Amino acid sequence: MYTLFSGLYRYLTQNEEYCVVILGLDDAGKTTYLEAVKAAMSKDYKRMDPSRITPTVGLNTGQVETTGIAIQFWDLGGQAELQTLWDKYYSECHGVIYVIDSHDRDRIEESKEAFDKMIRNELLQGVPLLVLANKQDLPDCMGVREVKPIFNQSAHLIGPRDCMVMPVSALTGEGIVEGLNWMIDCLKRNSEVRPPNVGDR
Ligand code: G3D
Ligand code: MG
Repeated sequence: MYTLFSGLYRYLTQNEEYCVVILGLDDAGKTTYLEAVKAAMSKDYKRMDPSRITPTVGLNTGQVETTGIAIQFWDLGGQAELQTLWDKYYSECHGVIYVIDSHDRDRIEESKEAFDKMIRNELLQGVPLLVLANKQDLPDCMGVREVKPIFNQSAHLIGPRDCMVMPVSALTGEGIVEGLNWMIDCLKRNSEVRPPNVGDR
């Protein structure tokens, strides 16, 4: 009986927390995406005016709670000199969201190179990877059908980890919840390999 109650008490008072790192080139829309996630997950959240979002230097964080788990997001700066800091977060993250500016054809190769360098890192092996083709609200942007083959060239580096390319607009919120749900399923499925952090509520 004691075991039953102590188990129930632990279930009610402890919180499983997963950490997800948001990567991508500067201007891809990472910080705007995190704002969209917070707005989608909590009704009371007052979204920051997009015009007030400035380039991220260092780390911008945010937490959402859903279906009994908490997700801590780390939104990192994407400028070339800040990309060298990305790998400091790899060993502790449970998932990666890689944001692409689908409207910027001039930088898609640069984005692919940063992506390849990231997925080559052994610390990310087996970690679920969500690739977001962002800015789908803009006319003439690359759709998933155009973006996917570019990133699929790295299939040998992606290997057997869960990986999905999805279309989103961080500005309008289109696709945000679908992507998040996909990531949550993967985090839970992968929890034996990368167990969540457990803390008190
Ligand atoms: P970053 O954090 O990856 O560096 P930001 O990118 O979130 O700071 O966004 C960079 C610019 O892209 C911002 O515009 C932002 O409003 C815009 N942006 C982000 N997501 C979208 C999107 O889905 N659609 C459109 N149309 N724009 C988006 P500014 O003009 O402030 O530089
Ligand atoms: Mg930013």
